[in-house]
Amino acid sequence: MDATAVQAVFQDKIEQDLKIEPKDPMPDRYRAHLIRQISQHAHSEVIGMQPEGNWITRAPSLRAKQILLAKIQDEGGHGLYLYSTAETLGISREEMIEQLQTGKAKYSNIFNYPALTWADIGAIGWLVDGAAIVNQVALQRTSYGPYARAMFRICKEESFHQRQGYEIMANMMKGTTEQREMAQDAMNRWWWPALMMFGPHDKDSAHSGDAFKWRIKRKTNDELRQKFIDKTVQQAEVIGLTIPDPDLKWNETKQGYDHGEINWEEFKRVINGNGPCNKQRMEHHIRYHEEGAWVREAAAAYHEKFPTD
Ligand code: BYC
Repeated sequence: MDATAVQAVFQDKIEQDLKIEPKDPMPDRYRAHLIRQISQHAHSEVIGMQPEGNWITRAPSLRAKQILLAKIQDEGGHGLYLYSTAETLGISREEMIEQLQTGKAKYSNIFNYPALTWADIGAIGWLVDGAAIVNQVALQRTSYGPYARAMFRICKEESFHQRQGYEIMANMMKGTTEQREMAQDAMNRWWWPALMMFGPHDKDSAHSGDAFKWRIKRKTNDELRQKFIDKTVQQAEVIGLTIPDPDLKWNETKQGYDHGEINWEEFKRVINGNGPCNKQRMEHHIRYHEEGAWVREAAAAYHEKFPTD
């Protein structure tokens, strides 16, 4: 099929709101767009295990430890579905890891901040997974079939993660003055980076034009950010936390909150490799990837000997 025919078949499916499947004809730019987004999504899930993994040995109870372990394992699982999803588009796992480790592929800004106290584990679950759910529920309707289907399971698990985080924050807010201060301090540090997770404002979002044309995105960065803010402000009020934004104000006309401006300079610095923990995150990933080489070699050798297993 030549490029014009591919485009016609593809566009017809998109207009009928049908899913594009791995073997369907698709333009090269659609394929490349998806590989970029899905692989960055996978990297975010895997790198996101690091700030939380740091607290497994210091969880304050056996119950908290079990829940945290399960959550982190879920994130690893999400990374694996997403790497597999990207592989259906013709890129190998090795290429994706190389792009991550050489800085060619990004991962979410949020995982370049440190988890300093136990309240940060609450803030990550509540705010970071909370933001991720808002974004990923919209992606359940994305045009690429395998990506849309992966989002269903991921969203169910993220919803449990969001609750575990909110429970930690709610319990701390019922505790001592020191615990309440710790929860508020975590809120203050994670709020703004969580808003950045939705990406630049729509007018500055380089990829949104294509993403809408091809129905990869169904809601804009700003629409999703607004949804997250409106939902989270109410949850914060219920447990007595203050949103660290003096400009936050209910807007009766739009039936949503107006908010202060995000520090886009900080966002750019962080996504371009110069946030507080970028270097540490990548060194950790490279070290454990190298240490795990023997597992990949053993699995490849087994597969060669027993190809149908
Ligand atoms: N961080 O044109 P734009 C999780 C980049 S993990 C870093 O708006 P797009 C979890 C963007 O890549 C959840 N970079 O882009 C795991 C682009 O640069 P490139 C992660 C960002 O793609 C463990 C440039 O800025 N979720 O839940 O249309 C524990 C221009 O942006 C960010 C996903 O990955 C950012 N926040 O829209 C706990 C969701 N934002 O690629 C929790 C899937 C933008 O040209 N991804 N950039 O070098 C998406 O929905 C979209 O890719 C985005 C950005 C909304 C993030």
